[in-house]
Amino acid sequence: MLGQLVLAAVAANLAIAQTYPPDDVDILVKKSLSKLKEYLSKYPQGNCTLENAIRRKEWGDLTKQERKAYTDAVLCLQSKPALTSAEAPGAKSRFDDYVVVHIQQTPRNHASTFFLPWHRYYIWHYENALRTECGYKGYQPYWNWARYANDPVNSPVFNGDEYSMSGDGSYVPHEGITFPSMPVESRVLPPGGGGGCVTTGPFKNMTVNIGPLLPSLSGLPRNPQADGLGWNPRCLRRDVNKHAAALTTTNYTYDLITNNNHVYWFQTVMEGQFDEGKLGVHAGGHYTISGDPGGDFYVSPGDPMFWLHHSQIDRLWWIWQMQDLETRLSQVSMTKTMYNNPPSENGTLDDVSNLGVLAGDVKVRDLMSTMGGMGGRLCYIYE
Ligand SMILES: *[C@@H]1O[C@H](CO)[C@@H](O)[C@H](O)[C@H]1NC(C)=O
Ligand SMILES: *[C@@H]1O[C@H](CO)[C@@H](O)[C@H](O)[C@H]1NC(C)=O
Ligand SMILES: *[C@@H]1O[C@H](CO)[C@@H](O)[C@H](O)[C@H]1NC(C)=O
Ligand SMILES: *[C@@H]1O[C@H](CO)[C@@H](O)[C@H](O)[C@H]1NC(C)=O
Ligand SMILES: [Cu+2]
Repeated sequence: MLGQLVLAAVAANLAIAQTYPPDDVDILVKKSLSKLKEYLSKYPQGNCTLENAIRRKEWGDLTKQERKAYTDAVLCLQSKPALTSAEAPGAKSRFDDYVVVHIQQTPRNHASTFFLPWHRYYIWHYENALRTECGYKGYQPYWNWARYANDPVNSPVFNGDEYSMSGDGSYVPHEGITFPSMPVESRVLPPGGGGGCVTTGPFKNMTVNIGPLLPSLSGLPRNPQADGLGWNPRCLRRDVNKHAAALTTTNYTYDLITNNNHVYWFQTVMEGQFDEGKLGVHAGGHYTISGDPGGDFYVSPGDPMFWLHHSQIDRLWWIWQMQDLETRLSQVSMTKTMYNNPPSENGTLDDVSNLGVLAGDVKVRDLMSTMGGMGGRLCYIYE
């Protein structure tokens, strides 16, 4: 008892940095790297090697200075003039450009062949913009949901201090989120403790310009355009939701990676099996952020947390691929439309993804490997 008190006092006084013991998925990564090494020695990927690959890190493993450098770079992107304002009058910054592209391509890039490869391309391009246009020296961090799932609002991600990604929204009474395609007993995700404007941390002054389009909060101001691309300035809102976070613990991610042998199932379980009452870790992470635009299917990249969330999605694909590189670096599935609606052909490695006016066509084949994809321009691992 006394010992515990003394330890607590010491920890409080010295502000000992929190360290995170590796979870089962982290341990799996360590084991898998030898497979990747072996694969690369058999099939060298140009100038991309494990030694020179970029390392994307978990938010909680960055130093405070590194976290600040990242949020400063995002704020910088939000201060640079948009390239998409001709097609999207609501786009006011380079940050908004990425939201525009996501909105325009949402039905193509979800529950389709392109979900994983397109988001890989999208994140890489954003990371590059932070570096080349905003002087950022680091790389895109990811959010390992499971580390913080028990108490997300008090995590280094959402605690609202100046080294966080900003905190929860202020509390405004609101309803949970209803998923009509789910069985009755699991249809409603209870609300979290926020719902209002974000008032703490680096993004407390942020203006959300575009959307909403398919919001999870009710009562938001309507966008002047039906396509959501008109100007609709409002505050960033969040509803950091521990009920959603509970669906992203390590047993879910570990199970996802180790129990799905075909990318069809990996992606299907990841994106959720709503008719079976399963939200999946992709929606689980999105609705841990919730709010506006974080909880909006189309506009979600307008919350800066989106990028850390989808990097974790990309990381899980990377880990899953490492379990059987010979097969999984060339395995695609599904069709070219969301839930095959309207019906379309199966996607292939020769189909292309682009980022609208921001970047041109890249074959799915070139987005399959983080180690040497796009002629060596993709060269990164997660640690
Ligand atoms: C928010 O805006 C106010 C008023 O413009 C300014 O004083 C403050 O520094 C800004 N805070 C941040 C975190 O940018
Ligand atoms: C993960 O753990 C939770 C809580 O113990 C449990 O409800 C859930 O079914 C588990 N999920 C999987 C995929 O094992
Ligand atoms: C499309 O993929 C499905 C599932 O893998 C397969 O059963 C079907 O034969 C494919 N269709 C065509 C036209 O290749
Ligand atoms: C590998 O070469 C490509 C093309 O020259 C270059 O863009 C990329 O930065 C290089 N990657 C590394 C890790 O050196
Ligand atoms: Cu998305």
